Amino acid sequence: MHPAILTLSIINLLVSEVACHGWIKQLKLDGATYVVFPEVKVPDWTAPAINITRQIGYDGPVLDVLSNDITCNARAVPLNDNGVSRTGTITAGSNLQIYWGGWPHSGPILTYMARCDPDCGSFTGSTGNVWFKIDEYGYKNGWATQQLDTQKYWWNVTVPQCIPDGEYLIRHEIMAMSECKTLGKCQFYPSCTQVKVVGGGSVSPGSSDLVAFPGAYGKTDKGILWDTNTQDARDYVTPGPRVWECPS
Ligand SMILES: *[C@@H]1O[C@H](CO)[C@@H](O)[C@H](O)[C@H]1NC(C)=O
Ligand SMILES: *[C@@H]1O[C@H](CO)[C@@H](O)[C@H](O)[C@H]1NC(C)=O
Ligand SMILES: [Cu+2]
Repeated sequence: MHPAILTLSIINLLVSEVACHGWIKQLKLDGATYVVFPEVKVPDWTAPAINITRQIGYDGPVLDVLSNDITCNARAVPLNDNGVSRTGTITAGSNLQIYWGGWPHSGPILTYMARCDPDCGSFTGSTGNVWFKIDEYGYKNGWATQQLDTQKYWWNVTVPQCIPDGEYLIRHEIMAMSECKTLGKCQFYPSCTQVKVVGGGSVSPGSSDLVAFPGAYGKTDKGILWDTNTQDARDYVTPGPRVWECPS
């Protein structure tokens, strides 16, 4: 092969590798549709967030579970307009509908919430035990991402009915398992959306159900250091705390 052609095909390979990941395109809550990143081939990752989901660094994964990027992804900043927190209203007990628009990898899907203090426009979520898990799907006859594919890349998460009204950050994440066998190479694709819960109750998770990001995940956790070639997916346990549920 001519060296120039060889170089070109290597560049093509690298580009397609970079473009192989994914990001949330749209959200629906309480009947409103919010844009996350435009459905173009390569969005401008440095452009400010459009609606209520914070920026992400690029479409690739976060690898370091101990870095602040694990909270809401690289480049995520609290969203406010002239000092007023920007949120989308969602009724407690209803579904947050998340549209990924496509997804190339296999792994679990997890969702957490944190009460924003004092409001989401000035809350990073990276300090203290503030997060509780509201939803998880690991492996059930297939990875969560296969279910995502079946659902045409839409994923529903129910906001707990009983939590107090107010502003919360919702951290939604897909993990890609293919490289998790190598320490520090497991892939995380988190992003955070600022919401205002209405119609809720008066029950908050107790301190034993609250975790920190970074902090909730460790490099050698069972669900993170995982070899898809040698381990049985049916034994897979998602990382982080148990899912918190409203008392029945
Ligand atoms: C999303 O942002 C655009 C641009 O600022 C705005 O026009 C639109 O109303 C926002 N969408 C919602 C549902 O608030
Ligand atoms: C998600 O929830 C909405 C409204 O609650 C419902 O119409 C839709 O069918 C659900 N989608 C999936 C994939 O479960
Ligand atoms: Cu990828």
